[in-house]
This record gives sequence, structure tokens and C-alpha cells, in this order.
Amino acid sequence: MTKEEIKKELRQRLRDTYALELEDAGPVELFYSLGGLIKAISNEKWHKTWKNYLTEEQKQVYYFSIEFLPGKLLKSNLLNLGILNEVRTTLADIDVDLEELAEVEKDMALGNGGLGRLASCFMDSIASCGLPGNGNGIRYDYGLFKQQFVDGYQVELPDEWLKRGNVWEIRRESKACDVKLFGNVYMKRLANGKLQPVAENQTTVRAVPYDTGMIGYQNGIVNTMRLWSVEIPISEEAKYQSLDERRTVEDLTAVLYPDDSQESGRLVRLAQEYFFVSAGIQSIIRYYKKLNLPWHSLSEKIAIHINDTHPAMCVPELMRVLVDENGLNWEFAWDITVKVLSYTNHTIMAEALEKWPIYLMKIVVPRIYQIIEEIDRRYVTTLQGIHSQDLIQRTRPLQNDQVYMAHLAIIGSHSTNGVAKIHSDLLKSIVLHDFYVIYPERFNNKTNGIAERRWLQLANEPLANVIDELITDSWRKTPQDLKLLMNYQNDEAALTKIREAKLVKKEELANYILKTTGIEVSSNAIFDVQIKRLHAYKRQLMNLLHILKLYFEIKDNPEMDITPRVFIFGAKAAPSYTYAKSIIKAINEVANMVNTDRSLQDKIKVVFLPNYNVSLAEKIIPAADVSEQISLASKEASGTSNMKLMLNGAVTIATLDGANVEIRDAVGDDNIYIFGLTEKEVYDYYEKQDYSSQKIYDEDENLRRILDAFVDGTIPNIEFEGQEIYDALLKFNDEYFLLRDFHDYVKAQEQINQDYKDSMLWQKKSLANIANAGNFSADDTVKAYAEDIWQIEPIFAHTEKEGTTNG
Ligand code: KOT
Repeated sequence: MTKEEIKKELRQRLRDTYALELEDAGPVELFYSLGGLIKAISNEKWHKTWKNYLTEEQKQVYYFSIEFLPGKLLKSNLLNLGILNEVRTTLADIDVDLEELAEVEKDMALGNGGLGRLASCFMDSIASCGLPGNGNGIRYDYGLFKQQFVDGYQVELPDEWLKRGNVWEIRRESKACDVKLFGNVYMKRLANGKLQPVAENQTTVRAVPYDTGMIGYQNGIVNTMRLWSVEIPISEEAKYQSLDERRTVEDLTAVLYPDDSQESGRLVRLAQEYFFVSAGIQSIIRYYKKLNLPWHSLSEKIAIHINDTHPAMCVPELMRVLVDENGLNWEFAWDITVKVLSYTNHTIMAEALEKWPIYLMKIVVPRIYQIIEEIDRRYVTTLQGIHSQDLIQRTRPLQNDQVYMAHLAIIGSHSTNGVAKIHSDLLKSIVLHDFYVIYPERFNNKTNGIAERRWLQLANEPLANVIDELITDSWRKTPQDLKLLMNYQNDEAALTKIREAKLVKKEELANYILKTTGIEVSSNAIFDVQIKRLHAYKRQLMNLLHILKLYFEIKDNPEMDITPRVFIFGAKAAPSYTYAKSIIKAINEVANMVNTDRSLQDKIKVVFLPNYNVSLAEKIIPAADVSEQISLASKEASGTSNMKLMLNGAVTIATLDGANVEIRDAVGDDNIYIFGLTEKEVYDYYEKQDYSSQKIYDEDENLRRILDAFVDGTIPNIEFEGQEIYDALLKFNDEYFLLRDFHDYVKAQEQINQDYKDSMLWQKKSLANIANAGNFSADDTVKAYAEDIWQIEPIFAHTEKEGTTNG
């Protein structure tokens, strides 16, 4: 598009929608008009892509995820359409700043953290790799709560992201379907002797899809992310006499449960899970039937991926649709189901492994429960004589009056993967070992990846431009090419340019910090960043203990030689997770204490930025010098902020956990600071049960002073929280071994303090991190899923084979 064409289109849209001239429009009108224009451009490609899949009858994957976390889409859509620069300069011509328009868009925050953000990185990569794939999820009216701090406490406010309407979505009423919940089901014997389920008193709700185009990176492909919203079917309106009754239905897709790696266990959550699973499966089968193919070909045309266990009811729901609604016999339907489905595990935290009470399942999804019972019965029967009674009992889906969702997902699918090597190994050796014995061929690893387009090209233009200068822009299409940067390891001029790019982003962040918190920070300081959900196993508290150590040292010795450091946190706590909230309060109080103490001479500052989300991540990550990845070894399945931070030149301080292990392998020991217990050592402690945090406390004077600060009034205003933290670390024996790893952590931090002083040495490490971040491209990750698990091919490869072309 030429500049003139862009202007003409915008002018027309502003007139049509707002009765405004281009010159008179404000950022909001401009944003919505530009969004409309982008949608019009991408709709044509969307339609073509869809038609192409249909005529080619290509196998497609459907990624079922109860969370998607795309953030803002304006700039990434422009980038992927290849018109970012044209639009930016056109707007500049009329004195409009694209960044200002971008700020108008609300983050689409339909996810908690890593799991949802991964799903969105995958959507970007699937389209960008030309793979036929779609998302399937829930269109929550309210996304993840907005976080504010009041007196240092986290306060949650509703996220009204839809208030001004969502410019990217298309409501497709014609594709709606009915989902049935509650009621009771009995089996009726038919004349032919067969049993047929008969349902009574069910509640029928309407699932209406809202589709958003997932635009591939400059390749003409647009895939679909389909999010379902609940409505009362017109035929049922009369049943709902009061607003309250209506609300019980409408509440189904009202809010995202704000728990990350934590149990929620509520009835509405179970109904949500079934709702998007049932709507998704029904619409897929409806599509498949249009192809007029035999049932046994279903797995040649359709792959369905279960993103953690929240969509695990795909197993019984697909069985229900095949058996109850289409008359297939059980064995045939089961064979198809297992071939179509695959599953990813994202955590080994026991509290996050979903188990639903049977009584609840019977209430909410009675027919689904019956099918699970039959799956369980057949599972136990089939394995008789092949495996031990004990093993069968431990692995069956129904145990202890509960449905074990992971068991259901593994038994009912052909692939189970973890999200980093160490995590997948742990699944095989410990967490899911029993299943590994039964189905060794089903287990595999797919290390997570990130969308470089968003996290470097868009978030960090200064660095992206320097990289272009050094190695050309081929990395923008092929992130692996970042490796070429290794040729500049000893090139001072190149290293200086990269440092200057970092400084630009640090200054921007410093301004943002000043504006939002009033805290003044210097861009000459080390920006030390820990951004992730607040969870005890992620050990933000250990970071805080280190800050307190420095605080006391500087207090004792004000002339101490230390590189100034700004500790930056971003983290939301689940509203019901009181311990996590206490840690937030403690960090905020320490921040206050440190930042207002003039005697520290700005040697350390602590900044807890409220409302961490994708957009804030885009501001923090490019400015980071140090990346804190300090979870207790074995607990973080993979992590992805570790990858985003290294891509932006931050150097990692890390335990050998999750993908940190692979990051270490990629950058080498010289370019990362590894410390702490290994996963084996952690498990040794579990086995021997001989850990004593009290002993460490008793023997370490410095640690005593730090921990006592939580209860002796040193840190103000944390009477309750301080005691809770103190008790967790001592009385309850420090579940995540903070005290055990503290000494090692401090040593690694001291090394960072030394190394940072040597600017070229540090820059070299930073460069090695950028150069090797191409190893963690989500493009490669989804290609591996496509080849090994989904068996889908890029549209280009397919059409070339068929001798047709794609527009
Ligand atoms: C939440 C609830 C139940 C089960 C799992 C989760 C979960 C796991 N939510 N986020 N995760 C994270 O997923 C990321 C993507 O794979 C990982 O990088 C990260 O380590 C997980 O904690």
C-alpha cells in the first residue's frame, strides 16, 4: 500500500464511522479506524487461506487452550502484514505517533502467564510457518485482573478489556452450537438390544464463536483463533424468568480464573472447561462431515492438541460425539480419539495437577462422567495380566472419588510432552513414570520457544536495527541467523553499539518507572529483572533476601564498592494465594525502606512495577541487564521469560531448572551465572528428609540478621506478613530451599557485580546471549510439534506438491 492509499482509506473510515476528518480525529478514533483497515486487508488473506485449506483438504491442528495471552495486536499485525513502516511514516506525516495509537488498544489478557502466552506465541508461529492450525478457547468478558498496590498490598480490579469493543474479532453467529450441561442421564435399551443414553432436564447454552485472524509473518497466511462466548439460546429464553437466573448462564464465560499453577476447583470452572471443549469438538466434527470422508480418516485430517489438562475432557467429548451422536462403536471411536489427540504437560507442581471430584462431574457433565467411567473400566480390563495390579490402580483415571485429568489425557491421546528437556525427563522418571512404563512410545519433549518478532523486532527496535547493521536482516525471517553475531565477540565497535541500544531502552524504562512510581533510577545502574507470576517455588523471596543482604552491607559500610543496581519486579499473585501476597507486601515495604534511605546513596533501588502484563513485559525486557531465573531446580517446567530476556541481551543468573539448562548449553558456562542445588540434589533431600533450614539459620549470622528483619521491626508495616514469611522459612522448614541456595546465589551475584564493571567483558556475554537465543524460536518449536505430533505440513509445501500456488 502506498502512503496515499493508507491516508485515503483512513480518511474514508473516519468519515463513515465517526463523521470526522483525518485532521480532527483523536487517538481512539484513529486506532479503531486503523484496526478496521488492517482487518480489511487481512480478511482477504484470511478467506484465501481458509478456502485453500478446504480445497486442499489439508490436515489441520486445533490448539485447545483455556488461556490465550496475545497482548496488543496492532503493531504485530502491521509487522506481519509487512506495512509497519509505511503506516508509521504515513501517520508521522500527519503528526500522529503510531505508539500513541498502540497505547489505545487494551491488552488481550485472557491468560495468567506462561501457559497462555505460549499458546499465543504458538499461534503467531503456526501462521508464520504457513502451518494449518487454529486456536480454540474462551472469550472471557473479563481477562486477568488489573493489579494495583495500595499501601503495598495487591488490590485486584476487573479488566474491562471489551469496554470499547474488540476491533480484531468477528462474531460468527452462523457457526454457533449448543452445549448441554447438568441434568441427568439414564441408559435406555432399544429394540435392537443396544443401550442408548437419554438425557433429562439438561441446561442448553449457546456457544457463539468470535474469530480473530492470526496473521503469518509476511507470507499471506491468516489462521483462526476461535474464542467461544456463552449466550442463552433464543428457544430457551422463556425458561429464564429473572436476571439472576440469566446471570448464572452468562457467568459461564464472564471471568478468567486467576490461578496460575494453582488449583481452582470450582463448579463454574469445570463448566467452562466443558463448554469450550464441547463447542470446539462439535464445530470440528461439523467441518469434517462436510468433507464427506469415512470416519477412519478423521486422524488424517484433524489433530487436536490439549494444552495442559484443562481441555482434557476432549477425550470423553470426542468419544461422546463419535459414539452417541454418530453411532460409531466404542473400539473404533477409541482408536480414532487416541490418534487425533495429543497432550502437553506444563507443570509438576502437585497443586496444579487437576483432579475433579466425581460428585461435581456427575452434576455438571453427567454423560461425560459416564463415558469416563467406561474409559476407566476398559483401561483396567485391558491392562489385566500385562501390568501389575498396583500399577493399574495407580494409573487409572478414577481414584479417591476423583477424576485424574492428566491420566485421562495420557490414556486418551497418542502423545504426551513436557516443555523443556529436564521437565520431560522428570515426567518420564518420576512424575509420570508409571505411564512411561505403560506407554513409553507416547512420551517426548518439546522445549518451549518464543516469538522473536514480538520480543525483539517489535519490542526492541534499537537493538533490532543494530543487528541488521551487523549481520543483515535475515534473522527477522530466520532467527537462527542471530548466531552470526558470534563473529563480533571481539569487535569493540559492535559491542559498543549494542550497549548503546540497551541504554536507549534503559532510559525509556527509567522514565516509565519515574512516571508510574515516582522512583528515580539511573540508567547507569545494573537493571536486575525478575518478571513472572508470584509463586513460592519461583523464589522472588530469595531475590528479596539478597537485596536485604546488600542493604545491611551498605548500611554497615556506606563506602562499599558496589555497582549500583536497580532490582525490578513484575508479578501478580493469585487473589487467594495469601503467602504470595505477603511476599508482594514485603517487597513493596523493602522497596519503600530502601528507596527513601538517602544514606544508601542510590547504590541499590527496588522497583515493583504494578500490573505486570504482556505490554509491560515489552517495556521491561529490552532494558534488562540481568535476568533472574532462580526457581528451585525441578520446579519450573520451562520458563519463557528466560528466553525473551536473553534475546534482548540480558545475562541470566539461574538454577539448573527448566529451559535454563538448555540456555546454559547454548551460551556456555562463561555467559551465564549458574548456582544452587541440582534437581538430583533436591530429590535427594526429599528422599533422605534431612533438610533443616533452622540449622542453616543457626550457623549463619548474616542470614539470621536478614530473616530477623522480617519480625523485629526492621522492615516496617509487615507485622503479619513478616511473621508468615519467617515461619515459612523456619518453622515450616523452607519448602523451596531458599536458605540452602542463598549462599551460592550471593556468590553468583557478587560475580555479576564484578563482571559488570568490565564493560566489554559484560557486553561479550550479552552478545553471546542474543546470538544464541535463536535456538529458542517458537517457529522451530511448532515445526517440531507439526512433524512429530500433529503430522501437519506447511501450506506451501503442500500446494507446491499439488502444483497450485497460494496467493
Ligand atoms: C497452570 C495450571 C495448571 C497447570 C499448569 C499451569 C501452568 C503452567 N500455567 N503456566 N504454566 C507455565 O507454562 C509455561 C509454558 O509451558 C512454562 O514455561 C512454565 O514453566 C509453567 O509454569
